[in-house]
Amino acid sequence: NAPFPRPVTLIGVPTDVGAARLGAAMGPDALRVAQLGPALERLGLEVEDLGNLHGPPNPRGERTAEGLRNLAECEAWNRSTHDAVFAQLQAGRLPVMLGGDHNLAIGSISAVARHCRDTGKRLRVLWLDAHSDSNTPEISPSGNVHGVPVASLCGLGPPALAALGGPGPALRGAQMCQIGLRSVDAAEKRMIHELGLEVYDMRAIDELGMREVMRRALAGLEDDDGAHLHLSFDVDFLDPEIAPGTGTTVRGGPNYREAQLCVEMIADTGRLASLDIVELNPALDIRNQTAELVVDLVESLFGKSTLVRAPAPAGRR
Ligand code: Z70
Ligand code: MN
Ligand code: MN
Ligand code: MN
Repeated sequence: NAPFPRPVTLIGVPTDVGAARLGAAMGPDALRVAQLGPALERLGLEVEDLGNLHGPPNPRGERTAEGLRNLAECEAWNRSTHDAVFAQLQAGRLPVMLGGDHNLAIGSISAVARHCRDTGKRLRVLWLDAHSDSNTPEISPSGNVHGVPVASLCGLGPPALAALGGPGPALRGAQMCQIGLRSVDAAEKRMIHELGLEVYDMRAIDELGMREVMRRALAGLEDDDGAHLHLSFDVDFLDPEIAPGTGTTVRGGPNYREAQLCVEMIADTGRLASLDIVELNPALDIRNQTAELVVDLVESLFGKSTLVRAPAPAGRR
């Protein structure tokens, strides 16, 4: 019952300036080697790969007075990301960020929020991650910007990052649903409640099952044709047994079948309109298996495993 999806634009964001370890900057090319574009074309989608955005290298800086590392570099990467994503949304296309560490979600989601404000769409963000990424600069134990994008998007970050998509917070916490959490810092737990995020941690998945978690997370979306669903997919969401190629693995994540069901249920809503794929680190991977797994899951996210589909409109395919 999903409508035929809009054309897709792949945008490489080769940055690791928000992460503790180097290597996520090679993520975009690993996804290309794993044939992400051709896989989507085989599903009947029109795909354009814009290549990689450009930005500053990683100076491996210390924490500054603002409490963060590499803030100026993160700002530059997020500004380019914001501009590229906003342009693709305005052109009626579905932008897919090939990350890159999770700091880039500040740029992509602030652009999505701005597009939704301009067009009167209701924005819902799904955040698949072992981590909540809800630290503020003040409470961050590490100073790494990939640990602060959620608070920043909700207005609690350095102005350089928080105001990228225009004045005022890009998001209200209640617009975001996080799934798969199993490593949350002490002060960050309080922040999750303060921000009002909807959260299904691994315990919720154990107790309710992935099906019920996703049913709740996606409630109402299918019937709402004014909804824009953004998925921010951190590769460390997945269990490290199946996805070793990422910088901050945490054991006890969703297995292959749970991950498939998760993305299939997202596909069924027909509302996916923008996507971040982040924290893939080819330097830690084994023969590109994590990139290949991600491509497999993204195929399901775009409806590959759905057995009954609406026919494509005349003139397509
Ligand atoms: C920790 C911090 C984080 C991703 C690690 C970890 C954050 N809470 N995010 N890996 N993707 O440093 O703030
Ligand atoms: Mn739109
Ligand atoms: Mn993350
Ligand atoms: Mn993570």
